[in-house]
Amino acid sequence: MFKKILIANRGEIALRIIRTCHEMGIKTVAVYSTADKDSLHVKFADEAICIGPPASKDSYLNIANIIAAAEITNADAIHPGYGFLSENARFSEICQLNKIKFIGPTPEMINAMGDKNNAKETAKKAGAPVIPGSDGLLENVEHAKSIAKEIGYPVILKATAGGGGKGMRVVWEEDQLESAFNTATTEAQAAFGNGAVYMEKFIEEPRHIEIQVVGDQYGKVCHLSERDCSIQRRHQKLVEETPSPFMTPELRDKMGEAAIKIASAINYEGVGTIEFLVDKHGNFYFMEMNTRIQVEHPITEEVINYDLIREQILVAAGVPISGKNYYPQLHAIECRINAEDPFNDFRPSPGKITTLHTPGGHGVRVDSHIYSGYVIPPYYDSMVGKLITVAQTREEAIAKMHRALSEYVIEGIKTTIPFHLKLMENEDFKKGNYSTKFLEQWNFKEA
Ligand code: MV4
Repeated sequence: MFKKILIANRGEIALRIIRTCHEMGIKTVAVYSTADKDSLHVKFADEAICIGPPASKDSYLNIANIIAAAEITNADAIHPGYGFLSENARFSEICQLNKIKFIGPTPEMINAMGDKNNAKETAKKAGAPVIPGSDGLLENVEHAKSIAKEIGYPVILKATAGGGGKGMRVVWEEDQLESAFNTATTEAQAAFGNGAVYMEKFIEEPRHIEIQVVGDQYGKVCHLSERDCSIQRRHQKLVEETPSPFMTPELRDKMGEAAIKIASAINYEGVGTIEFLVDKHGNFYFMEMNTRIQVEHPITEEVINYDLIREQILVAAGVPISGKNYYPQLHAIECRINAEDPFNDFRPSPGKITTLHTPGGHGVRVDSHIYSGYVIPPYYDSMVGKLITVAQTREEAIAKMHRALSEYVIEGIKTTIPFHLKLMENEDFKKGNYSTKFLEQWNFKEA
């Protein structure tokens, strides 16, 4: 087992990883930018090393400085958390070259899923359902037009180097295709240095349901059931829950099996997430694979009683997984608490937290790095915490969430708490009647 793990991240996830390490008797090294010197992850780790100035590219993305910090402190593994270097194949490779275990997949596995068209071909070959489309990259506008005619409008253009909504264009009729093709290609080239795009049939009002998987170093892959992440705003998730209100045991088995096939096809090692789009008839299609721990992992942990960070560390150390799938025994919901003003287009609201009261009680979990007097720096993600509730039923989990949100006091900055309170009162949400279009259509300020 590892003796010392360096955490190449900040905020709540750095704290989350430090907690599990300490439970496992593993020493921890925090790295931090000068903007984060008063952060909790710095205070709670056994050692802390400053890796640069505030800008992410000079600190949390600075591979040379992070490797140097690991060398100086004698860390034998690095946990990348989410974001930053977590899906950077070069970083995984450089860790390998320096004999430091990267707690995550190999560079080959990251690359296999980083290119979206490639990932789709891998999924298709593995026998998982994919969305009908161009079966490869688009050569030119004529090619795009002929495919669109075949599969029928509406269609969607996606950048192969993209993901998370960047370089995407929905096209409703042939007249719009040429300009959409050109803007998607240009946008993708500018954003990713790779202008290649592919085409799919556009699925209207889908749900975003993802399957958590875990694979060990011996080729075994299991699934840990689903998370419904359909409550998103501009490709930013705000609320996640498990089980999905839309799920049935039959659909879960089918999606779980498809996810296992995809991860097995690349001999996946570590925890990962297979994202699917699910239409209103229950047809599901592979969308992307995330090769990292995700923000919303705690809801899975709560309903199957399983520490995913511990599992990541065990798998990285070469311990085999149990070999069985896990099914939700309870219902869990997560609300992302962001330092944003929901009444003002979710504008970031960094600054000093003057008063803090955190909710508690049965079935309430708070994963957060904030404290009274903490100053939220403006340089990073605006998420300041995650509020998770767990109960026997969905109805109780929602009631508990409403109660916990009502107790949460964060003064000095604006947060998304008032938004979540209204969502927990929304009749469609309470009925489980929502898709990825829900937030576009819901005027919460009038609610
Ligand atoms: C789609 C789609 C409909 N049809 N693909 C958005 C992010 C990127 N990962 C893929 N996305 C979508 N792909 C087809 N063929 C709709 C979306 C989409 C979406 C997906 C998941 C969650 C929220 C979304 C919001 C808008 C569009």
